[in-house]
This record gives sequence, structure tokens and C-alpha cells, in this order.
Amino acid sequence: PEAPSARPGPTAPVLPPCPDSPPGLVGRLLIEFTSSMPLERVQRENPGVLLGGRYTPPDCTPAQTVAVIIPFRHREHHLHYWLHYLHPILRRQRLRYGIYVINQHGEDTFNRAKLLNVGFLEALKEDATYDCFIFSDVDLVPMDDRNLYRCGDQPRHFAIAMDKFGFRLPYAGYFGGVSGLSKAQFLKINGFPNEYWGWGGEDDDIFNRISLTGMKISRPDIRIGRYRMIKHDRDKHNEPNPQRFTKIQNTKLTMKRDGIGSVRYQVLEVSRQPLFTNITVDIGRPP
Ligand code: BGN
Repeated sequence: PEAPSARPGPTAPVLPPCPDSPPGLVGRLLIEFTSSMPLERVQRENPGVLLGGRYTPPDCTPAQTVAVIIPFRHREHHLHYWLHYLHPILRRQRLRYGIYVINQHGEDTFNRAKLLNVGFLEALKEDATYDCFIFSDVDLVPMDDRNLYRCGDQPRHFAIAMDKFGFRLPYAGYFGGVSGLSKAQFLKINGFPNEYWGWGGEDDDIFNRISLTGMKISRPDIRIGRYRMIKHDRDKHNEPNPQRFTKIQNTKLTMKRDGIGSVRYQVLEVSRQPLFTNITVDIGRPP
């Protein structure tokens, strides 16, 4: 006679570790931004996602806990597409994750890197077990689910082949769009700069920080790191920053005093939505 099968006991069963290559990935994906994307639909299609945009695989224990940080202002439509495409991808990748939208309050000049610093600290306040941080622009959707949103032994650049750059890296030191650092890697570079107001340069400063601390950027295969960017007009209050050319020359001097150790801000609201956590923050304005 067969041994009696295990019955669900009073304690939850210990799940096996999630496999290194998740089964059930589909590879290349069709990504388009034509039909409208109501949040109710995205919610209906992602019933496994918990309040605040949290998810844990039902069948295995992931090695990492991933916080996805999205700097944001006035891009609701983009966010809906992003959530529609990314939740199923991250689920297939068997990630334990949470989604944090960091919304810059007011209409002063946008500051992407400072918002990312805020996201790092606020995600850790919600859950101290986050050990991997993926920093993603709201308008970038991966075209291949083999581009795994997790951290490794070096900082990772994910968005290496964007449609707007002809599916190529625009220059060797490009680190923009979507990137990932472990908690230790992020702290090693003193986080990101807080003093880049407006468009451009902050990603190059982050690249410099990584190089200056002796780390090397890791990237996926060019055929896998493909992205669609949602087309949009230039944002208001995010004009190209004229100081960026000189600022990126001085990372070595500025990174010690400007970073995660010096970020000042005020959280105005934390709201747990069904598909993401929305954190509205006052980050001040350029001096
Ligand atoms: C670079 C920008 C990056 C931007 C890429 C891609 C600067 C610094 C002065 C050279 N860097 O030129 O921030 O991500 O283009 O658009 O402007």
C-alpha cells in the first residue's frame, strides 16, 4: 500500500527554493500601447497581487526580496500599461516583490535620482527584508521575460536595447532606464545623487559611482534586454539640466557628501493601492 499522502498540517509547508531559471517563461513578448488600459482590468487580471502591489510565489521560496522603485509625476496612463505588462512578467519570474511609485509633489523641477533614494529608504521602512532594488522608469516595458529583475554580484543594467535607440546601447557607459542594485551595492556607492534637478546626467553620475567603487556593470544578452518606451511629449518642469555636463565630471568629489546619507524629504502620503504602493513626497526644489 502507498504511504499516506501528506495532509495540510497546522504549520505551512516549507516551500523549495525557487529555481535559478524559472520554468514557464515565454521569451519574446508583444508589447503595444494602443488600446486604453483601465486599472480595473489590470486588477482583475492580476488576482494574486496583494494590497500595495506585493507578491510572493505560491510554489517556491525566492532567494531575494525585490523592491521595484518607480519615480513618478503625472504619468497615470503610462503606469497603467507598466502594471499591466510587469505584474505577469514578475510573477512568471517567481519573484517576491513590491511595487513603489514615488510621486514628486508639486510642480517644481523633477528630480529622478532623489526620488529613487526616497524609494530605497521608504521601501525598507515598509519591509526591512528588501535586499534587491530595481529602479525603473514608468515608460519602459521589457519585451522579453528572460530579462530577470533580480540582483547579482555586480550592479545590473536591464534596459540596454531600447526601441528609441534602435535596440542598441546608446553609449558604453549608459546606465539609464532600468537598473538594479543589491542593498549592499547601493550603500557602497552612497546611493544616488540628490542634486540633479531636471533631465539628464544623473544616470551617468550613478555609473561613475559604480566605477569609482571598483564595481562593474552586468548586462543581459542584447537580444534579451529589449524594451519598448511609451512615446510621450517632453514633460513640463523637467527641462535638460544645463549643469549636468560639469556635474558628471565631479562625481568623485561629490559622491561622499551627496547621496543616501544626506537625502532630506518629507513624506506627505503613503497609500496602499491594489497594484502598487503610492508614496507622495516633498523633495524640495533646486537651490
Ligand atoms: C545622455 C544623458 C543621460 C541620458 C542619455 C540617454 C547627459 C550628461 C551630459 C553628457 N546624459 O546624454 O542622462 O540617459 O543621454 O538619453 O546629458
